[in-house]
Amino acid sequence: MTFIKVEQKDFVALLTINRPEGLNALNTSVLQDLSEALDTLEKDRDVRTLIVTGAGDRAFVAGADIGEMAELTREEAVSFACAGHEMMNKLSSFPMPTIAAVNGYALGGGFELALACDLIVASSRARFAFPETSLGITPGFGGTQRLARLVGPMVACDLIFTGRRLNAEQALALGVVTEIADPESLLERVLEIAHAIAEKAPAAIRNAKSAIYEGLCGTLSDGIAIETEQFSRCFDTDDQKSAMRAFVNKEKAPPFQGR
Ligand code: CO8
Repeated sequence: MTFIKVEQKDFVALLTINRPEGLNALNTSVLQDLSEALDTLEKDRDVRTLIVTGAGDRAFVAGADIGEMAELTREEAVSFACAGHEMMNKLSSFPMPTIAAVNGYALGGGFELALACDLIVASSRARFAFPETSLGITPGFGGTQRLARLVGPMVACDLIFTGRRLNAEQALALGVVTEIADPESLLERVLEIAHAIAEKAPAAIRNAKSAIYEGLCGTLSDGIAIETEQFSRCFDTDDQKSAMRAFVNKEKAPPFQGR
């Protein structure tokens, strides 16, 4: 994998998009590398939290590669969009929590990549925008859908129609990011969050993630049924038994084993 770096330690995987000279823009090779990396990480039971970030100190991802898109035909645009969707869908359905550490520009496809993660933590230097309409296109890697679901259609219309840039504070105010960190300590802070999540019972985290997203697709009563299913599944795990028995016996609970 030329454009992706993966590091793993203590149940946390850090995936870095590594094309800093092009501000980590997503071309076909980057999309392919990302897709392969996600396939591998998804099967790895030692990954309890996944962080996604961009190399360098200027950009998370400055969008899909404009040079590669400039002369696409409509049919080729469908293939390019499908490759983008396939990768974004793998990320958004990653079984364990994902955190985007946005260290700079998150524009167009870069904003869409962050929106495919469960949490977004931004450096105070981060900038978010959908510049697509200035390039004669709509967002094409899930942005119209994921942004509207996150912030509602009116804010999504504002950001997509105008292409206006949000700084980290504005993104926080709109609920697009969960937290802002100093640029120098962004990764440290995101690792801290990732490790805090990785210490929890993996099945509880996985089942909660499933319940949240699957539940959003249907009615409230569908969602409650999904929650009941995911909640009850936790009782098949040793981790639930040992944590609750430890509490009842006033003992320190052992670390979760992921079983
Ligand atoms: N695509 C290709 N190359 C890029 C991109 C990009 N999105 N962004 C930056 N680069 C390259 C530049 O061309 C430049 O390369 P080189 O050094 O070879 O000239 C290098 O990165 C550094 O960039 P700049 O010199 O421009 O750096 P500045 O600090 O002057 O500006 C900006 C930084 C503001 C981020 C500027 O680079 C910029 O505006 N980039 C484009 C941002 C953009 O419009 N992104 C959205 C693209 S469209 C999109 O993402 C659609 C997604 C859905 C696609 C669906 C397909 C069907």
